[in-house]
Amino acid sequence: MKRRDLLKLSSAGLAAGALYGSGLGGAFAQTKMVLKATDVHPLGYPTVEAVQRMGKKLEQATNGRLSIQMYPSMQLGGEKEMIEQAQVGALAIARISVGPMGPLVPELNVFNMPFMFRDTAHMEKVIDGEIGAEMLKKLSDHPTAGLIGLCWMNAGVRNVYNSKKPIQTVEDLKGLKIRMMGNPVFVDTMNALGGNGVAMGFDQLINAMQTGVVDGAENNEPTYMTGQHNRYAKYYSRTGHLIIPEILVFSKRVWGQLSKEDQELITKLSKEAQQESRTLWYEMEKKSVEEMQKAGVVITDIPDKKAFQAAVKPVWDKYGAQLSGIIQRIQDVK
Ligand code: GTR
Repeated sequence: MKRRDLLKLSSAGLAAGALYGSGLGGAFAQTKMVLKATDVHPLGYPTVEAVQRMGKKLEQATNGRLSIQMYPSMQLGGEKEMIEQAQVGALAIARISVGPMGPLVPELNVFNMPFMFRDTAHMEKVIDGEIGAEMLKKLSDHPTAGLIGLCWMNAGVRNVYNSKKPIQTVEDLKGLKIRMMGNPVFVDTMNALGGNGVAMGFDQLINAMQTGVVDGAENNEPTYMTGQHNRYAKYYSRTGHLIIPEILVFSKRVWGQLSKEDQELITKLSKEAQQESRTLWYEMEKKSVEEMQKAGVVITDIPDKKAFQAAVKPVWDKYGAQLSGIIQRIQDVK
């Protein structure tokens, strides 16, 4: 079945598609429910695996009353569609990047600022700590977002890749059309770096690279390799301009149909998934770099990123002011 048809099917199914069962409200607490989950990545990808493991634990803890059915590989559309489906209750769980969440909950955009984190260890400390908990709550309490923020997951470091040449300096980005996630912060970031940022969904990227609509994109090594982006853009340069965590969100509509105990159980298991996905992440990252080397990808290191950091100052001027309090707190996390 084509993705579009699946999408139609799932939208038509609404809540019935998000959880199979019978009865309403509190009655659900006693009824068998299959929570529909989705991810843009394929089976075996750390985030997919972590959510599936969470599903198995949920099934065990509830004697099969609650379980998770995973739809990987963009079967239900790109992240924009995933967010929309979770909002209307057509699916229960969506694993997405914080990238496309910025336009929905502006506070989350702090994680989308270029060179926000010193390194991945800094990012992990922030999401594991007080700020991470606060940001999840900000999403859950948001009056119109319609989503519960369950937990964070690792997504490495985003680097630019393209079909034309290795990037060593900011000047090398000039004239390159680079796909960015759908959020003005990212298009502004690429433009500030001298490239041409083109916003589009992850689900459109392969086609755009094949047809030359873009010269490349930017992402972590596991996404680059599982998505086979190396076939279209063999120059992978470690610009390291973004370190964005993933977020696991739950449909508020579906959440409201769960008992308090079930909500607590899912919350607890999601915290375990946050840590489990981290171990899976580092294994996958290592494996992906090995695969890149074998596949003949031209990997370019950029040890000194000062010029890149200086170039994105306009982005900080534009978005930083309204986020200044939280930026300071993140920088203070040592
Ligand atoms: C990946 C991330 C996805 C998606 C994708 C993108 O790193 O795991 O959720 O956001 O990037 O670039 O759209």
